[in-house]
Amino acid sequence: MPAKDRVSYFYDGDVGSVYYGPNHPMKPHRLCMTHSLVLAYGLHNKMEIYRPHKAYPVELAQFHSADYIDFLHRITPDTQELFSKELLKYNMGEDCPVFDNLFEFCQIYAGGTIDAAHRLNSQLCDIAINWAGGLHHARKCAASGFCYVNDLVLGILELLKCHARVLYIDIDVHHGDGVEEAFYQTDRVMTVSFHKFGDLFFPGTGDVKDVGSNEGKYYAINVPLKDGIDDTSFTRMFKLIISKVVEFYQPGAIVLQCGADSLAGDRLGCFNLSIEGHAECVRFVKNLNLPLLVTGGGGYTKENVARCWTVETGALLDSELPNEIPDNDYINYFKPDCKLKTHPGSNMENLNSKTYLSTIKMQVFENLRNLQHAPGVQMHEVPPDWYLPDINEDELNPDERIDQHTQDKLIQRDDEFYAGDNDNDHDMDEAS
Ligand code: V1D
Ligand code: CA
Repeated sequence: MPAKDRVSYFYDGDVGSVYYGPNHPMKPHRLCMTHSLVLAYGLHNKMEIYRPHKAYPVELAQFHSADYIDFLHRITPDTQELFSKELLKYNMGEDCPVFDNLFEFCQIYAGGTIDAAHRLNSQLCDIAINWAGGLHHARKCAASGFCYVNDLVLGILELLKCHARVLYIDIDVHHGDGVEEAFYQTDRVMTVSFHKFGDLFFPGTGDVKDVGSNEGKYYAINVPLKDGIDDTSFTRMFKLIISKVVEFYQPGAIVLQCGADSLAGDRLGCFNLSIEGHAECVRFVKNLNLPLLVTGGGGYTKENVARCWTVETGALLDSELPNEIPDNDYINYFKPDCKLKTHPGSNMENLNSKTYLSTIKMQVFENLRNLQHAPGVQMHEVPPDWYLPDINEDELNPDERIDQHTQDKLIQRDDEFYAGDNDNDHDMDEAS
């Protein structure tokens, strides 16, 4: 029997009290509901729970422009009328409103994903979960689609300090445009997004023909889908595509964005997935046995989001959960049935015909064939800023101290790629 994965879980109760405003579909309260359900099922006994640090402005500026971060830091609901020019410039408004504690909210959800990446890099866990993260639309200099800072990009940048190649997978119903854009021109991150495409569905990008550019050509994969996709079609496409991607790309770590707006009955989504179908994708990625960072994302029918991310926390811990929801602070939301698993209605038509899905799959595979098989891929030199904790070791909790052996491992690459470090170079050394 294989050893269980070591799972680290990041949560700060303060994110759940943030309010985007009346009529706004994004309800961070769903994070409190998820956490309450995770505790009610006793999953906290099977993993390590951490309160994330609040990411410093300088950490957020690893991806975002300093002026944008400074703006997010300064703006408040009371002062926003003085900043109409900046609000326009940074795309703040109906989708991305200014609300109380906005900056602290960003610091917490980004801090969680950065901490998760650190813990994976330090090999202190195999899987790290931050359900508050996954805000995949945020851009370098602007907010977009309910997202202000892009924690996923920040987490991936951290993982790139220890891994030559990172795979990003996105099962939110919306296109993972912010993450794709950040890494569109590099071969060090492969992005794969499954999403609804067409009918002006937000954000409108993510055509199968968009494959990356320059060094990043063929390292962006888009799987555009139509309304009503069901478990059978989705999980089949997901498994076929992700297996081929992993075979070709051989990533050192995976980031999985688990937006729950791809579930049936979502207030904004239009897919027809059950929680079991969604979780099947998570299980499949877990079984690839690579360091795995899991985040949340969209999800607008709160009780289903909480159910879904609880089932997925269980799946990542190899725990089957009883279908009867135990008593918890939010039990009224799960009434009348109080069941964990949902069953999508059968009256939704699946507009993804077999022929359509097969055409998309063929186009994706054709793009993958354009990649050289990973050992042949010429990688650029990895920047020399290997992650070593920038802290005084004596101040650490003994459980968190990093021994020399671990430190030595940290500065080794996860694979064979050093620019100029191949057999040919070795031959040349001997010849000279
Ligand atoms: F219905 C609303 C009510 C109030 C405020 C906003 C909305 C709303 C619904 N859908 N906004 C949207 C999408 N925006 C537009 C705009 C029209 N404009 C020209 C653009 O269609 C944004 C949907 C964002 C989805 C976010 C996400 O689920 O992908 C997510 N992932 O991680 C976090 C969020
Ligand atoms: Ca997606």
